[in-house]
Amino acid sequence: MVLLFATLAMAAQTPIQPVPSNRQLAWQKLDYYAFVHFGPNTFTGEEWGDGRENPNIFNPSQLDCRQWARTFKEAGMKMVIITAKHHDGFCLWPTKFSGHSVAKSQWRGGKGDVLKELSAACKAYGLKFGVYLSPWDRNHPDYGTPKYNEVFKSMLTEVLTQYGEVHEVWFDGANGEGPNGKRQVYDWSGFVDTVRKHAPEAVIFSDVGPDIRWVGNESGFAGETNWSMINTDGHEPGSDPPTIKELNEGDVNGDKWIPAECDVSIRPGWFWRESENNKVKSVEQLMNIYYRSVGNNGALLLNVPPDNRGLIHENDARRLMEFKNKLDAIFKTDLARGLQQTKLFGPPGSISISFAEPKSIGHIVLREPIAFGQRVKRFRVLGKLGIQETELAKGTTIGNRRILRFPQIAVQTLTVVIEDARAPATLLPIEAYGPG
Ligand code: FUL
Repeated sequence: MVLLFATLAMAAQTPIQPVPSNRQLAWQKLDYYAFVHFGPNTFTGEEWGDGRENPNIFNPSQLDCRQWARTFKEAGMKMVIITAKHHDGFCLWPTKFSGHSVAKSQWRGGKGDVLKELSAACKAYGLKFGVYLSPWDRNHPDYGTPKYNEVFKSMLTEVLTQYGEVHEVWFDGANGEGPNGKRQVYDWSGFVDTVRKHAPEAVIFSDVGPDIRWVGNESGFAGETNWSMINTDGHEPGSDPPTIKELNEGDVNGDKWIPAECDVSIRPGWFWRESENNKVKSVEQLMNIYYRSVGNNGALLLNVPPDNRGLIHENDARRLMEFKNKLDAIFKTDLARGLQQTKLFGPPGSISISFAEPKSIGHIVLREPIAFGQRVKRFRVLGKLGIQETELAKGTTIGNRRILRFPQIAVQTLTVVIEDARAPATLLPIEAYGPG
């Protein structure tokens, strides 16, 4: 028995492929961060500008990226990803490689640079900085020709070399027609090489990674079963992605570590518009999204679009704080902290923790040490008070983080059972929290 335990313990701490890279491990700690859709659409009310917008319409009257960064920091977010260029092709920095940018706008006499201001604000507030750069460009005259791939790589190089460290590069798979009616054949491997060369710390997002994957919907929901592995061979972002189910749930037999990022907007649209000022998602909706993204082994990329003044609107800022307060109220005090937790190795295997006196709980957080690979396939959580034992939760995958919520119950002992796993598995210390 002792020997068996030792063998299991050793196996549980021996990596099983695929495992995350160091840049992925750093990203796995971010959990919750901001998406910022900002550009001509903020002023026209469009979701997809057609690229013929007059650059002068981009004219935020009070742009204050420090207000964005302060708001996001206070909200508990750890990174900001901005649409440096959306499908309309308008660049929020004065690029040398397109005639459609802030340099052509009346805003600040053509001397403005949103990326410069935002990257400085992120630095000041201790937030990581990321960029969304749409390969689809409805303005650029070279779009649809091989030359455009060089243009895009040059734009990437500008963005990755002029604004300090970039921690995520977001590639949208959308690939429509350009101004000349042509579609682009994207040089994806060239784009990835450019990012690796200039921003080796950045994770790259797309339908197929290579570092993090789209979750298959824009509602912020990862699958209840959610493997951080997936097979991407033969697939391309946009034109030929894996199936929605694979994106949402990953693949237990996937040969690459490409965890899911859940993107969703705090408003109905991705861009700000006046008519949606009273349609900001409720705290209940945001909590549900949080449980189904961060709580289902994903990361939450929440879009909070600045308004046409260039500020995060009061309603969004207030809602972010209400959401943060709710999260803090639930997750601030880990009732299991400091309690003795013997190591659990399975399957099958179980671990129990006992409180000194009965505790009223409503949440359990389980985590695998993912540096060794994701393993657990099926588990149960039991609570005991006196002789009364109750099943509190059960599930399939755990991964980086699984948040389980259940009706409030008083328990003295908690037991987690690993029933099935890809390989001998273990967990990080179990966390227990009160009801929400
Ligand atoms: C999509 C885009 O087409 C939307 O406009 C938005 O940027 C969203 C995050 O990605 O593919």
